[in-house]
Amino acid sequence: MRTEQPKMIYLKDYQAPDYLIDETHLTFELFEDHTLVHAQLVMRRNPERVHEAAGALPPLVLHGQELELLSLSLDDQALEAGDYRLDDNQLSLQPRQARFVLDSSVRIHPERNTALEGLYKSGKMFCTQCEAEGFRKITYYLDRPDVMSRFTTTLSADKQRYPVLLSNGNPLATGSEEGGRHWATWEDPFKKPAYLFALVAGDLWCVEDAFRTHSGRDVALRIYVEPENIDKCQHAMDSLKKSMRWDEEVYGREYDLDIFMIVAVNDFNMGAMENKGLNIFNSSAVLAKAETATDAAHQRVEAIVAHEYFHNWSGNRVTCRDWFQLSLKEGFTVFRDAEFSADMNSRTVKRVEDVAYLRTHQFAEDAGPMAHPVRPDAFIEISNFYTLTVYEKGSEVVRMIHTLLGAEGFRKGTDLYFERHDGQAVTCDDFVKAMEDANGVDLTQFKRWYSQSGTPRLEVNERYDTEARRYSLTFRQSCPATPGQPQKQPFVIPVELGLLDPAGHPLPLRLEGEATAAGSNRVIQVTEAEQTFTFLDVPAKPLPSLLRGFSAPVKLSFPYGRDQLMFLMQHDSDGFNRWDAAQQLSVQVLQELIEAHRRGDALVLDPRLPEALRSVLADDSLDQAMVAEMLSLPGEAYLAEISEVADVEAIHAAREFARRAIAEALYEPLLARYRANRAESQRVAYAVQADQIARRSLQNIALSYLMLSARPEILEACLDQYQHCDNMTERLTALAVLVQSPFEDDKARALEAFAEHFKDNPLVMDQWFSVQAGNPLPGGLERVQALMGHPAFTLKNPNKVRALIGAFANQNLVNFHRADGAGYRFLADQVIALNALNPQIASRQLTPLTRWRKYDEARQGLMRGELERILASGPLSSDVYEVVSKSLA
Ligand code: B3K
Ligand code: ZN
Repeated sequence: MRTEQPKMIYLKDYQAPDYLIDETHLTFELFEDHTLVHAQLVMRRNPERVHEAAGALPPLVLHGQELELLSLSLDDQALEAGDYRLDDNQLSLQPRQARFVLDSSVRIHPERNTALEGLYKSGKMFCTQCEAEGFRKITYYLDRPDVMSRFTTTLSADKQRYPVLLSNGNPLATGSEEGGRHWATWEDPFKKPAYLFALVAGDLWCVEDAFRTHSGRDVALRIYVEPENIDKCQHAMDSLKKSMRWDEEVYGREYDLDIFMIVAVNDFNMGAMENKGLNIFNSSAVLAKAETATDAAHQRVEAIVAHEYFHNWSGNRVTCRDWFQLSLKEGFTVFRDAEFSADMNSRTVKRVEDVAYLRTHQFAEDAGPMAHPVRPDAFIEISNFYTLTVYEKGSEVVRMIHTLLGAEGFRKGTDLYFERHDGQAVTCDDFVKAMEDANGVDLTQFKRWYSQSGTPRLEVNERYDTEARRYSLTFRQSCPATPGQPQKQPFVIPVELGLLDPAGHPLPLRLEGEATAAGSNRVIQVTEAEQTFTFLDVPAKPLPSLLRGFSAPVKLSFPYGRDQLMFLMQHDSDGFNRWDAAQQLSVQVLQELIEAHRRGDALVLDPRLPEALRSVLADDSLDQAMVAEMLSLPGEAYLAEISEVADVEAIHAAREFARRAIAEALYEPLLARYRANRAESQRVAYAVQADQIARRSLQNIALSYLMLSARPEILEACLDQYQHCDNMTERLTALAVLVQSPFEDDKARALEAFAEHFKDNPLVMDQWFSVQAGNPLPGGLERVQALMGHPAFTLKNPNKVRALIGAFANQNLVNFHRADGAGYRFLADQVIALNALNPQIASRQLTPLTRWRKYDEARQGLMRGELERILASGPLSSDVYEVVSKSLA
């Protein structure tokens, strides 16, 4: 735990390093009660900095945390205590020459490391997580991404316990030692920053395959897992090969080492890590087979495998100069993986899922106390900035560049970027500059997306002049104040749009000043605070379809009536906007119900909503996955996000009322669809392919509606699906709807049978915890507290924390926001306990409490009270301190 006063670090203070490390030679001796690390660093003065301080050499200041220094020597001369200075997180000494070799030996304790950062043990294996600043917990080093070095690593360990010894790069040599130990040496020919270092030692099995690159080189592919998981690797391996091919085809990027390895570990703070040649994954992001993982879990594995693989170029070959530039690699790589998933599956469905997620969670972040630009300008703890803004909004920013330049122009830009900066540590400005230079465009104003925080609002109004046949759209943009940024400058907002004539056909689009029409779908750029675009030759008043494909991460409003939204749902040529019209219709109807509930009025559902959904359900031309998406009402968290003051009880009551009313109105067609799809699921064997995934998603959403009727025939169907299926997608939904149903005995039996059957599979048990944590029926907190005592639960495993505590606080709004504050107290207790064990996880779990400004006064007081209690609870990690103090500011 860091106990020193946390300090703010600013982008404006960036300075290049005084010294560089050309070579890094590491030796690890792994033992059960300690590990010895020897580092030999071949260093020299940074030529870029020489002119700045003529004469004397600057001191060398190395990072180091929780290290026990055993010995230190400079050019083979042992250093005495007086030759260097040591404090809690750095080691300083004075070099005598511009080139030197520094040797250090330290003792560390991975076996006691519960923060899961640096070198640690997950179960019986050793593994590492160094990004962002974990390498300094392994050895004294210049632990910053602009110091790139060539690494060789030798690790030695007991041969029986740790038969597999891995590190980055290509394998060089292996051998045995006395006393039952063995060793292996790995060499990584590519320069890399320390955050990409990795090591693994364990008793692992592997699935092996091969990939021939575009230029004809053969690459060995290996996925290492604990023996019991060897049957769950094929999907990840298939995903890896698809990713490698896709990156060659779409970006011209080839893999560069002889071997690519993935290792699955159970204890991991996030999804996965792109260490050069040796990706380390949370087992939840690798392991998947029909019986244990849902369709969504399979798709998550595919996306994360691709994401980490794509980092080999966007992140590793070209890396970040400093951590403020994190979105350089993360925003770009999320964009790359999203496009990959869109190409592998349904493009529209992928976009719908991503936008719904962004609007619910990133927009909330942008509106809260932790709001920050895609390129932040200050932080206390960088681990707190692996955020939805840096990742998801960062990806939207790259997508907008793609939209503005077109696919070809964008590819020219990435080619130039990779060629110009290969082997370098660069900035977001360098990325944009490559885009500008390759396309001869000026993106100066566009770059405000990197520096201004907050979600822009875009208000649109129309005017139609029948006589002149002119149709004008006026756009007004604004952006709310965010911490440290009271005023904003106008953004460049690309708006993809079309106009529909009264029959629903697309109109040709000719803007004022243009000689002829150019297509019926185009992208206009809103660059001013207020701007009007006028379309000519418009024969009758059209209906605009705006922000198609969600072409910019903004909150757009246009005064659509409900009939107009229904019209768009049917006729818009843009699939995304058809879904969005359904969403907007649902939002309007639900907001009306929320208001009625708050007034104490009887709830009445606008019949147009079930009618619109009835036509969607009946439309055989639609992709079933899109039908499922359109049938899903906006989530409670999204409804809370768009409320001025979030009344969680009214939101829950209104949404449940609407679901029941829809279920009743559409009982027959839902049942028919359910039966047809279920029959098909029983007829064909499970496969992870788009048509089957679509069929199951519609089957499952139909079941969740039907179960609201509580009819015996539906209970029977649900139990049948639960018991007789060959896959987790059907089983888990059946269990989830049963859990939320009034059938207490069946529920208890199913939960018990499930736990008994899957007790040895931690990932399936995570799903079992989540299904119960998300149950909105009264008594949610007590159920979660009881589950904390279940033998499969532990606070030490991040997946368990997320599955139970995270699911409760983020997805079970009525129970978490209980009026007496017991939900808040519970979460604060867990954060205090986690702060001592794993600061990164503690800080993540805090998020729901940071949103206190969204709720009524009583709840605000209770939430603030818990934040204050955390602040006073004793020495806090910098992670928790930063989030709590900013939330209370
Ligand atoms: N780069 C890692 C994230 C590391 C987070 C460190 N706290 C995973 C990814 O984005 O690919
Ligand atoms: Zn990433």
